[in-house]
Amino acid sequence: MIATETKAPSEAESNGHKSALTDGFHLVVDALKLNGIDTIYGVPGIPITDLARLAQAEGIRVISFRHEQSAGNAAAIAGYLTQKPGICLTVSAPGFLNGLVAVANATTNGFPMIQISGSSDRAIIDLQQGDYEELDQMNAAKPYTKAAFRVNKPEDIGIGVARAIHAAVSGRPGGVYLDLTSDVLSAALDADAGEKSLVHVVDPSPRQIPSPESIQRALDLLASAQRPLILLGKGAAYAQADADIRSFIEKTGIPYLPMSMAKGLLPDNHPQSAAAARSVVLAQADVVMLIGARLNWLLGHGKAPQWSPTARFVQVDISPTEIDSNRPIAAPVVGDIGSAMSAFLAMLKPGQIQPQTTWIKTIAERKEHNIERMAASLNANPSPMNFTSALRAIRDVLDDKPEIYVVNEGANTLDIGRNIIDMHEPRKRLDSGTWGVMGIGMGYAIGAAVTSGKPVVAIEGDSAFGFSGMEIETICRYSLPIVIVIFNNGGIYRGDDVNRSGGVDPAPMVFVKAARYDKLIEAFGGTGHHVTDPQGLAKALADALASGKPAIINCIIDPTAGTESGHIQNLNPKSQIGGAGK
Ligand SMILES: Cc1ncc(C[n+]2csc(CCOP(=O)(O)OP(=O)(O)O)c2C)c(N)n1
Ligand SMILES: [Mg+2]
Repeated sequence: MIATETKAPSEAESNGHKSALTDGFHLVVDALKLNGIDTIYGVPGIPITDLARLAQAEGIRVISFRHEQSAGNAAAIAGYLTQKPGICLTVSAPGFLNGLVAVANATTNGFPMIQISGSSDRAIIDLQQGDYEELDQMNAAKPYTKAAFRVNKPEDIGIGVARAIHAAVSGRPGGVYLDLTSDVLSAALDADAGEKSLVHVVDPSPRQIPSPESIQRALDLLASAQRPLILLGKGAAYAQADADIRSFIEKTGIPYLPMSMAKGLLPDNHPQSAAAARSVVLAQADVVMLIGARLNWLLGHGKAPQWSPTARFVQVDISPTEIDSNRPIAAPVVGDIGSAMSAFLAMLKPGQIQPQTTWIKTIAERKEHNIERMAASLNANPSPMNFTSALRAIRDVLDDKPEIYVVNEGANTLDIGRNIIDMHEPRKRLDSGTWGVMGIGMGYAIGAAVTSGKPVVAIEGDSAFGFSGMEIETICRYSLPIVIVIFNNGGIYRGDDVNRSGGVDPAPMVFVKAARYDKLIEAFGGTGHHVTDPQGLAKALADALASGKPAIINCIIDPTAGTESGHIQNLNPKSQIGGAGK
């Protein structure tokens, strides 16, 4: 508890007693520390400048960014990796709105984070009298967050922080907004009363034990299957139930597919991985067990033509309202994934579940076929490099470094990267996630490096990098071990599009050709590499990782190599009368 004394004599002082005071700034820092928050990601300014300073003075690590969206993304991924809410601190109105994209993305992905924002004078905001950075922030935040709170009295700061923590990490985690008015931050309070107002949160993400009947129903369904399949989502990765998930998969012998951020829960070279036979297993599985995976667009909503219309589903999820969201779930298991998986292991009888041998054989044959089919393009050495040959070089360097975090965003860079870069450990792959969003790159890389102290390789499309690129200054300022590989094909998807009007402006999809991104980081003391072939890329990456220092590898890729929209061209509406599309 940090108490301050103000200059103005208090009532007690004029009575001859010296009274210790605290204020809103101190109470926020005290409340966060009391609840084990050790890092804040943010951008300072009115009215939270002193909050950032005080937090640092009091031993909280404060990572100060160039843009709130990246600070928010760093907080969100820190939450995902640690199961503690990541804290993003923003100024009023525009700073708040910049952070809101990240908090919305956190909610969509199920990452626990709290955006704490200062706000202007409530009385002026509510009468719309034009305050400095006037905005009704709490109500703006509501539709995009799991919960939004505003603290109007300094003695409520403790409760406000406690409510925000509970909301962020309980059940399905998500983004939470906590509004602190400038009046509350500067308000003084008796230090004893202030201390007593703080709340130490007990058991903020309580286990949710699934009912034994639901486990039995699911096991019976799996036992009746001939062609069972397990699908691991990032909810499974978040749960940190790695050993039990692996044990259940190995004991049952069921083939599994990881969603992209669940890669590495079991190593990607595990014999039961069906990733290389994805379309066949989705189409032919008769019983599918979803573990922390939602049947959203990333899984074709669980419907034909990707899935068999007669397949039946087990769904293990912490949120009861996820069940039946896209197609009927025959065996819902509602609970936290850790508790659910230990219950499955406890109730599973030896030999109870045995996939048909023909199923296992079909998958093995398809895997072999697809791997052979891919081999030619994977081993080719076109000049200039394409996505595949560049990713192969990265894969080979990372193969014996399982501890390294991989951040990945872009279109082709993301879709091809997800297939080629194998993961060997859980929660090491961090990518565009549920929304397929651009702009998470530098924020996620910083959040991962700060929480783990481990190296990060961010594999970025050149468009994707631009969304958060200025944070390379932040990376250099804090000397973080982050290597950014930019797949420079000169554009969004491809670099060869032309202006259909014949005018001089470039096409909307293309950038400056062969831009020297490597030179950007040199402005801040980092190392830039410019590479044009896989050998050069492999060497630059190995050198950059060995140095442990910030680096950009500007990787020149054939501008004609990409596909429009990457692997999701089917989602891009086309003009019915022609004239614009490819
Ligand atoms: C915030 C946001 N804005 C725009 C998009 C649309 N979008 C999807 S991928 C992409 C960039 C793809 O280009 P690049 O990162 O260079 O990857 P490439 O396919 O060239 O490897 C864009 C702008 C998005 N997904 N998210
Ligand atoms: Mg590109």
